[in-house]
Amino acid sequence: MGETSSVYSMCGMCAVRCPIRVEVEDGMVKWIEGNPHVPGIEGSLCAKGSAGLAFEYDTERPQHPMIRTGPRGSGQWKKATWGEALEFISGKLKEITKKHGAKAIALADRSGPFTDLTKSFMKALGSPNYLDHDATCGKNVNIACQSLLGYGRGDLGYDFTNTKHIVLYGRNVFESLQVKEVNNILDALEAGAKLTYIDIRATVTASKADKFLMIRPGTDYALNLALIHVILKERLYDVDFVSKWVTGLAELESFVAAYTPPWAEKETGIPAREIIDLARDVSASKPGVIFHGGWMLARYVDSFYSSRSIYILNALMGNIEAKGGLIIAKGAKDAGAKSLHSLGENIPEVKDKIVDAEMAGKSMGTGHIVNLYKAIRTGQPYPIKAFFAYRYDPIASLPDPEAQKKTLDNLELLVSIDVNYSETGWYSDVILPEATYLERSNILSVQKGPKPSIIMRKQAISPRYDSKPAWEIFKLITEQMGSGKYFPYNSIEEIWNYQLDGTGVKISDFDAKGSVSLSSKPIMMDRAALKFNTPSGKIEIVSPSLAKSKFESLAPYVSPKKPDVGSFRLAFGRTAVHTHAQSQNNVYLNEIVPENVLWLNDEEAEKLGIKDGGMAMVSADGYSGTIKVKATPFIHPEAVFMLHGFGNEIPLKTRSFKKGLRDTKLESGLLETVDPVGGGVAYLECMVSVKKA
Ligand SMILES: Nc1nc2c(c(=O)[nH]1)N[C@H]1C(S)=C(S)[C@@H](COP(=O)(O)OP(=O)(O)OC[C@H]3O[C@@H](n4cnc5c(=O)[nH]c(N)nc54)[C@H](O)[C@@H]3O)O[C@H]1N2
Ligand SMILES: Nc1nc2c(c(=O)[nH]1)N[C@H]1C(S)=C(S)[C@@H](COP(=O)(O)OP(=O)(O)OC[C@H]3O[C@@H](n4cnc5c(=O)[nH]c(N)nc54)[C@H](O)[C@@H]3O)O[C@H]1N2
Ligand code: SF4
Ligand SMILES: [Mo]
Repeated sequence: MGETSSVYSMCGMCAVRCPIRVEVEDGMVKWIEGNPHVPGIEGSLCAKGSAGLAFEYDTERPQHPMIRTGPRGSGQWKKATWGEALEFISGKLKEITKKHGAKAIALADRSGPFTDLTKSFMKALGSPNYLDHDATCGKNVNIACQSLLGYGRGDLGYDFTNTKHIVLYGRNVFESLQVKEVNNILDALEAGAKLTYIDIRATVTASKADKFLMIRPGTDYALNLALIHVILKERLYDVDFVSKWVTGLAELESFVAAYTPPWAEKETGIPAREIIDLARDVSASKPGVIFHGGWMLARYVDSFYSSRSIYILNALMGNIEAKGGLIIAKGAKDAGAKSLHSLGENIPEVKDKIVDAEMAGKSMGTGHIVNLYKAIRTGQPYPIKAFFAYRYDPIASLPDPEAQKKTLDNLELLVSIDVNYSETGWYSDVILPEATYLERSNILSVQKGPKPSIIMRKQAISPRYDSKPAWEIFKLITEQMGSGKYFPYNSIEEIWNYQLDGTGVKISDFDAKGSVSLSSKPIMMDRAALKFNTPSGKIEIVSPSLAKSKFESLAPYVSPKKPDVGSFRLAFGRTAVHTHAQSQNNVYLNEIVPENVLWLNDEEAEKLGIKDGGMAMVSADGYSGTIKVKATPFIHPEAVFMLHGFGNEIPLKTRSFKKGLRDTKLESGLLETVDPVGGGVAYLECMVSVKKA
């Protein structure tokens, strides 16, 4: 046997980034498991995490920089050295900057803990245009939460371990999973906590719930208004908490007066009796209860208000900073520690405004990827000519790939920095392969939470192909652009030492467990002295910041459109064994779930003459595809459902090539359809017709 070592790092098979322990023998990864030192993880990993080995040793991923030789998307490439690729990129960037200024360069990434690097890179180039994926994910929820509490959704953790009742709206926790969260929820259920699950179909989470309520698609807001109605009418709320910390209760009370349970029954299909029981049942366990903000309510045109109603329910339960409720995440400062230095600290501020700062008809917030597309398409408010997609695949994750490609054709430079061949990479001018999560280290990051800590992703093995870590790629580009002085580091250790300077923490402190905790105990705020980052310092049901932007705080409910006969709302979601559109080609994961099927209500299937296991033709606005049908009573008759991320069209990924159907192709015409307040992409406003194939 050769030399064996054990490295603590972070999984990279999805954006959750669970802590891991990697066993390396003779420079090869032999074993990956959850970091045994981390409570809630204790060695466990999900299937995707375990398939990290197959990902690492796959040959069907980019092995060197590639420069396009044929038309965009033609699949004609030449192999390039890093020198050639960087020369090509900087040549284009210089031309673009000369003609349009540095603000014509944009970068979008998948956000997360390491964005200090990408934000600093953009700052070094002199562009304000750092954007992220969040308009396709939790944006509405985030902004809804902010408008009430002054904190974003990510600033609030869920104390599952101590909770008494969890209410989930399409938050499919056991399939769309985070390892630690799953373990904590399972512990809570074992200790007697209740789980209420609301979805348009019965998922694995539904099967573990005490109560599953099947809801008509897009009507969660009606359900919540009726819940609030009951809670106020019967004074089931936390009176002390609400009188101390919540403003706008009188307005809320008159607003929900008409939204009674019998009214909501007609909208949602959930019996009035169930709604009343749920309101009473959850309230009986307050404040140790959780109405989960989730993500899936973030995908209709009224998702901002349905998400906001979830946080109103939380406020009424008085569960903020309460055991078993929502806990405000604490950072280094809360632990009395010094935070990490930012790589951008010494780079001059950019004067130009981000592209969507003053866009016409603008939603709340900035940095929305959809607005970047708008600017690329129209040249307004100013032209965007270069786009870096880093750890991000918009062509696979935003609606309507064809409309996107037309828009992206206005660019003079499209670069994808990825570990896979992504759809965006395939359409780009240059692909730069990043070293995989097992082959690289990342910059350090502070993980906020009840016990804040500094986390480290640490290289376990050498890159197998001609790839580089992100910090080096961005450093080399800034050097080529004459801004090298802003990235003076020559190794990741130099970066780490710079980040840690003055914190009292050393690189070697990470050896024992892979992270460094900044507090020995969970930090809780005094419930008598809470702080909300709103103008009044309280939870604002009527929000001045919304009013300032001319948006209502309490918007009337609008009933979603019912689909025509033979037509259905297209819903989508995840399986526990795949990550978005990036894992379908993984040897192991492909074997477990090689393609997607269409969930169709069995009675609707019968009307259409389609049998369980038969084939259907699904069409929307100029696009049709065939897919196998799962006819089942466990989905609402107004919707069909398919897993997201299938239907890969990149021939170099041979195992997943043309397997299954791509949901985003059916979402044609929806690229710029967003919730008007939160700005989140309204994917679920998609109707498809279904016929027997
Ligand atoms: N395995 C795995 N886990 C993941 C990810 C992954 O790719 N793979 N991705 C991560 C990411 S980025 C995210 S954002 C989360 C997403 O986490 P979730 O939002 O929990 O994930 P989805 O699987 O998209 O599930 C959405 C559910 O909403 C339901 N739904 C659709 N319309 C409605 C409606 O009108 N009302 C209600 N109540 N339900 C509705 C759908 O039927 C579906 O079951 O998962 C994370 N975890
Ligand atoms: N129709 C439909 N659209 C959706 C969704 C849906 O369910 N249905 N889900 C939405 C949601 S919630 C989200 S969050 C988005 C997600 O959309 P994306 O953020 O685009 O998806 P990811 O799968 O996280 O990965 C993006 C890219 O990062 C690459 N990557 C992975 N690891 C690394 C790495 O270490 N380095 C580099 N450089 N690249 C890496 C992957 O190969 C992939 O090409 O999609 C959204 N779009
Ligand atoms: S949830 Fe699974 S794939 Fe995602 S980071 Fe954790 S172990 Fe890795
Ligand atoms: Mo997401």
